[in-house]
Order: sequence, then C-alpha cells, then structure tokens
Amino acid sequence: MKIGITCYPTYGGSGVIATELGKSLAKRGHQIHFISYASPFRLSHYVDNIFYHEVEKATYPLFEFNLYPLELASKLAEVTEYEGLDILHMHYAIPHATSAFLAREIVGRDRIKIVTTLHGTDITLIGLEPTFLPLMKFTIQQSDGVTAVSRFLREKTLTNYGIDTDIEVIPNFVDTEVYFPQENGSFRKSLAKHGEKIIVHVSNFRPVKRVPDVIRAFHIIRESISSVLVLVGDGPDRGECERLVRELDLADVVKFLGKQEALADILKVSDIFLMPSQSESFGLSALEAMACGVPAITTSVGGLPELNVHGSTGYICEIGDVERMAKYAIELLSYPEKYRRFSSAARERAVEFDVRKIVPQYENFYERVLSGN
Ligand code: GMT
Repeated sequence: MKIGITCYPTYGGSGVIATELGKSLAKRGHQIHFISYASPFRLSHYVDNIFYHEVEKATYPLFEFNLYPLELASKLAEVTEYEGLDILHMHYAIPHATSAFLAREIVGRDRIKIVTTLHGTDITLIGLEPTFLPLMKFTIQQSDGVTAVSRFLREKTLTNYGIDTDIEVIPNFVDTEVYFPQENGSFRKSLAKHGEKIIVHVSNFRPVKRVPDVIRAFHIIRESISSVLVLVGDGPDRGECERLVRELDLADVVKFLGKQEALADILKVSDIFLMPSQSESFGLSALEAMACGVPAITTSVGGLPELNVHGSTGYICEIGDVERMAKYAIELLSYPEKYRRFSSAARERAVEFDVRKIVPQYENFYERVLSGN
C-alpha cells in the first residue's frame, strides 16, 4: 500500500508513534510518504520506501494568520494525486484529519481513504474547546477509519462527542529490541557518580504532566534512599521545576537533561520511572521505560492502568499523592528480590506492545478500510 502520514514532527509521543509506524511499514514493503511542515525528528536517517514532502508556507503578505491547515490540505491533495496514495493516515484529528477531509474533497471521495488516529489531547483538551467541538465531531465522523491508542480514549471520544462512530483500539508500541534491560556501568556512573539509585521522568513538561510532583516525590524518596533524579524533556514548566529543585536544595542530585535522542540508553540505567500525569491517554514513555525493565509508578488516569499493572509492573496512585508515590518507590528500592520481580514483569508486559505485534494491526485495519468493511 501507498500511505501518506501526517503528524506533529516534534518531540512527543504521537510524533514518535507516527514516525516509527511509517518506518516499520516501509520495512514491511509499503511506500510511505510523510507530509508535514518539518521532517519528523525520529526520521533521522535514510530509510528505503520512505519519502518526505514539506508543506510550503504561503508568502502572500495579506495572510498575517496561520494558514497551515489549508497549506497542508493542498499538499495532501497534491501528494495523493501524483504519488497515487491509497490512504492518508492522520495523527490528531485537528488539524491534520480536517485538512485530509479537504484534500479528499479536492481529489474526489472515491480516490483516497482517511484513517485518523486519536492520541489524547486532541480529544481531552483541544476538541472540547467550544470553537473546535463541532469541527472535531465532524472530522471524526468524516474519517473512513478511526483508531484510538487506548480503550479509555475510545470511550472518552464516544462520550465527549456523542458519536456512534466505530473506533478501533490499536495501542501504542515500542521496539523491544531497541528498548531492553541492559546494565551499563560506565553510563550509569555518569548519571549517578556514587552508585545512587536513578529515578527518571520523561515528558514535554506541560502542566498536564505535573512534573513538580515528580520532584516532590523524589524529595521524600531521597530521605530514605541514596538516589538521583533524571528529568528528560523540555517545555513550559521546566523553569518552575528548576526553581522548585533549588528551593528544596536538590540541585546537586537532580539532572535536567532536556530533550534527548539517546532515551533508551538513559532508561536502561534507570531504576524507577515516575509519571504523575493529570491526564494520559496511553503514556508512551512509561511503556519505553517498562521495556527496559524499569518499574513504573504512575497515576491511575486515562490509559495508564491499561498498561501499568498495579502491584506487578509497578504501582498506580491518585493524582497528587506524592507521599504514596514515594512510599512505593522506597519499597521497591529497599527489597532487591521484589524489585527483580517487578522489573521482569514490566519487561514481559512491554513485550505485549512490541512493534512487531502492533503494526500488523494497523495493516489489517488499512485493508478493512480500503475494502469498506
Ligand atoms: O502530552 C504528550 O505526551 C504529548 C502527546 C502527543 O501529542 O504526543 O501525547 C499523547 O499521545 C501519546 C502517543 O499516543 C500518548 O502516549 C500520550 O499519553 C498522549 N498525551 C496525553 O494524553 C496527555
């Protein structure tokens, strides 16, 4: 099949999933065309069967507003026409699937099928804005196929928008041959010079991630366990987090690494993964940590309980309960045998979401959409 993929090309879970999906589909013989305003950050080297089409910005001086959805629609129509695409797979309903709808009107409804994958904040935040509500509902209903990354997100979509569209749940995935448990003494030493335990968090530091809770939980953990905190990613809350670290006198034991390509290497030497989100449709970075054998301590929101099994692969807590997060981390780090059990259970659970198991679900879904079933 010839598939066009549009996603946010930036450092976030949906862009990772869209790009890794494209790379895996290309390896399986499909022709993949990425269409966006920038090349996806995970598309860092040449891959056979993959092409990238950059959306051109309108330069007309009168246009002092963002025309990206229209520019994207034109590019989608052009690539569909000239590359002979079968499917446009849009990640995020707004604006990507809305642009694809326009492109399908341009080329003709029988010419192309639209698959829309819902990732989370499109449904739980953006789509609920009164401005976008009718557009979100329309875009979902106009898609030829809709997938969601968790059962939570499917139910949320059906409830929030009062629609009866069939929504297929295809969970996020990880390459467990890239993310796997591996001791690396020298790298671990560069993060924890005195052999401390490594607590890790990965996110885009948006308020929904509640990163200050990670720091507050670590502040308690550190009173009982010799440990360091590694924070990966960047975003609007980073400044507040840096101030909180200084306020709690933790600057010597907290590392802000910013956005990191070598995420797998960092997770492989980590001991506990913390994800205290307010909302999380799936929690891709928790899956990546678990694949490295790192038990996850997360909140019980959204799709997280569909991934993280309480008392087996880690623990789940209520939002804001930093004391309980710390208590669970201290418990795991105090009993090596228990830790080993949780670590191997986390790895086993992650293997259920391996890319080689999940990508065929997308292929099967594409076939059904193309055949009209
Ligand atoms: O908030 C983020 O983590 C970024 C956002 C995105 O657009 O990548 O993540 C969403 O999509 C990911 C991939 O499907 C999910 O793993 C995240 O749980 C989801 N974020 C939220 O629902 C807050």
